[in-house]
Amino acid sequence: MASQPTVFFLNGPNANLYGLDKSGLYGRDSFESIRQRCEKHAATLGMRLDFRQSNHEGVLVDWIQEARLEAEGIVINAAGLTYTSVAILDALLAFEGPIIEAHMSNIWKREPFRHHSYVSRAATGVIAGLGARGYELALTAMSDLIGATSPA
Ligand code: DHK
Repeated sequence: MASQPTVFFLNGPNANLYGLDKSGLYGRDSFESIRQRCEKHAATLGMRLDFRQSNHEGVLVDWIQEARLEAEGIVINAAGLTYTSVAILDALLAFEGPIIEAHMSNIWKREPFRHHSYVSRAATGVIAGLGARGYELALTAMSDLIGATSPA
């Protein structure tokens, strides 16, 4: 059997606080439960998911560079760095596979400073506003983009 394609799912600053955030903008599920949900869904799609989170821009850049060698696709929620990081954009532009930008909340319904995303310039597609369900939809789209085969 051919080995399963690997997808990196990279999460930026404060994503580890999902479920604890008092605003309720990011739902009630903990980051850990979202990770488990995504890993389970990826497995049904025939993909190996590497789900990571960092509060540090340089670490995210290192992981995107690592993905050039290790992953067929990237799903990324760069969180607050979405709107500021040219370094993350440049790293994503050097990645040859599909990239899906994901946000839990609908960033266009929020403050104007969240309306411009550097990540979008490198993204194949964007999904926002559907919470963790959107993460699963992003993974389903990714499996089509990289031609993953569901296990029988
Ligand atoms: C998550 C964050 O942490 C915010 O900084 C972004 C994004 C939105 C989200 O909706 O997932 O502005």
